[in-house]
Amino acid sequence: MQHRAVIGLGSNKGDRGFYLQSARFLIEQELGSIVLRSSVIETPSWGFKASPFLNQVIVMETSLGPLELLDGLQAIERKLGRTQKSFVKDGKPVYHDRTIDLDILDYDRMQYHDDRLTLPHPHIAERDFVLASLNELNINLTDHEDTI
Ligand code: PH2
Ligand code: MG
Ligand code: MG
Repeated sequence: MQHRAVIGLGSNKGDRGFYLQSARFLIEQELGSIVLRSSVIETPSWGFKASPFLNQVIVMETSLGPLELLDGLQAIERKLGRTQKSFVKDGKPVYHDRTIDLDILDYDRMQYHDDRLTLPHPHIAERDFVLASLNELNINLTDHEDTI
């Protein structure tokens, strides 16, 4: 069965355009087909002091389950040189520069939560760099109360 996932791509380190392009290529090679893609936009870093990002949102179809998709996206992040993971310190997230970040924003409108994955992505409503691309694709993911 095919599932529909919305993925956020971000890069603020190295050849950012190359990393986004390579991530899209590897996603199609390994995880499913891309059916929609927003423009690539340059956005100021949100939540930490860092160089600007290139961001993009894509919609993909995949036969993988959400955790398998997460594994696949994280394998691509590692392949493209992602070394550090975000973590929480004193209740606040700590972010690092990254060659590529691939976040599952939505998977079949599923609501899900465990240590590794929360669906829909919990920070969509507060991040302009995601909302702008979702708007461009006419996708609204902030109509669940618990995403706000
Ligand atoms: N990702 C973050 C934190 N801050 N800021 C921008 N502009 N773009 C991002 O993709 C981004 C961010 C955590 O993953
Ligand atoms: Mg992220
Ligand atoms: Mg991430």
